[in-house]
Amino acid sequence: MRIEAIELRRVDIPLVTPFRTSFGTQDSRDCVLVRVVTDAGEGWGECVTMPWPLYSAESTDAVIPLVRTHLAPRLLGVEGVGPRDVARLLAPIRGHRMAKAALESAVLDAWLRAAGQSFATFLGVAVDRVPCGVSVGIHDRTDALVRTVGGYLDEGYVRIKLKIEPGNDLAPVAAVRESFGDDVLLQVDANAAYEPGDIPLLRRLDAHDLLLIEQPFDEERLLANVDLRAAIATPVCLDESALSAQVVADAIRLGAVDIVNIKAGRVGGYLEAARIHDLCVAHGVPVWCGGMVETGIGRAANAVLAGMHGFSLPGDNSGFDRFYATDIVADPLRMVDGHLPVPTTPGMGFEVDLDAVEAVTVERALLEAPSG
Ligand code: OSB
Ligand code: MG
Repeated sequence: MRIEAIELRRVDIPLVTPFRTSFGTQDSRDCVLVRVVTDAGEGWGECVTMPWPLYSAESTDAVIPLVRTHLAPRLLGVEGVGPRDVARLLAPIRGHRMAKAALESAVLDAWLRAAGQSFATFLGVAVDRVPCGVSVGIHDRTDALVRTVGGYLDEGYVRIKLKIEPGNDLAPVAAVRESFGDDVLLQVDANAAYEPGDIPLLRRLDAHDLLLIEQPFDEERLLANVDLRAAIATPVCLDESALSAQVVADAIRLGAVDIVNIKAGRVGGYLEAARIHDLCVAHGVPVWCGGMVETGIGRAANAVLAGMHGFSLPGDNSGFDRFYATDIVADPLRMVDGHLPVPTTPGMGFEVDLDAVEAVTVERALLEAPSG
């Protein structure tokens, strides 16, 4: 394919309730959507940055200038570009994996649509639905948290993930465990809020029979996880630190990880995400599909990724209504019996609702291939 144009749209979509993590509170989804126009048709992707560089170094403000100046010129007008070429063409640019992932995803969408193939077929997904976990933000009051969790369990979510931070950890986890019993699949996510000196505290989480603790330490602190694993029984899962197949391979060799949260945006795209899946399967390391409060674009593709055979734990694959009142795709994914259907339409699994996108667009940029 030849990429003729890349349209970037910054959108701002209100959330049904504010979402608080150890690094900040989100009231709306402020991110950039990508539309690629090729000689074989169009495709859409979503860039999963947060408005501030608090989860990782990337942020929404930086996406449009970065794509305009450094990424798009390496793709526009190049002949014979397929999905597997995008990462190679963008590789000289360091980091910025979320921006790269959005571009690759849009190209993959266009390419699959042109081929009449679903992403599920492309990835070899054999299941028609995936289990739904839900990520629950930090609450000011434990009784309110217990009510929120009870609501999600009533809706049918099969696994609960509680966001934690120092001072909001042992007590809320204990309260949820006591309220809903030992059968509830329960895990916690620290979003890098702890220090190695907190290992004795984290060890007390063992009392609550958690599936895992996600990303206790800073992104760059791999060895602290080796020490934590030696101290606790709860499996240690990496999110922010798991930046690429190479980092995951190194973490496995170091003994720094029990379980990996795979997010296509964080690792530079769905193709790298699939490589991490394959690597972890080869090493017997369980994986699950993470989320970044995606719109219907990323949510559909994540439901496909989570259907790969190695995803043995429920992911943060929630129904669109977990975060949104309405979606920017037609027919957004809804949870049925605690599961999301794996989309099987050509492309990445969604149809963008252009009017809905228009209504939430706050900024636009159109980048075009040099003519001739
Ligand atoms: O750490 O998994 C995380 C949302 C934004 C940024 C980071 C994370 C999250 C979540 C939400 O936990 C996952 C979801 O989309 O359901
Ligand atoms: Mg996380």
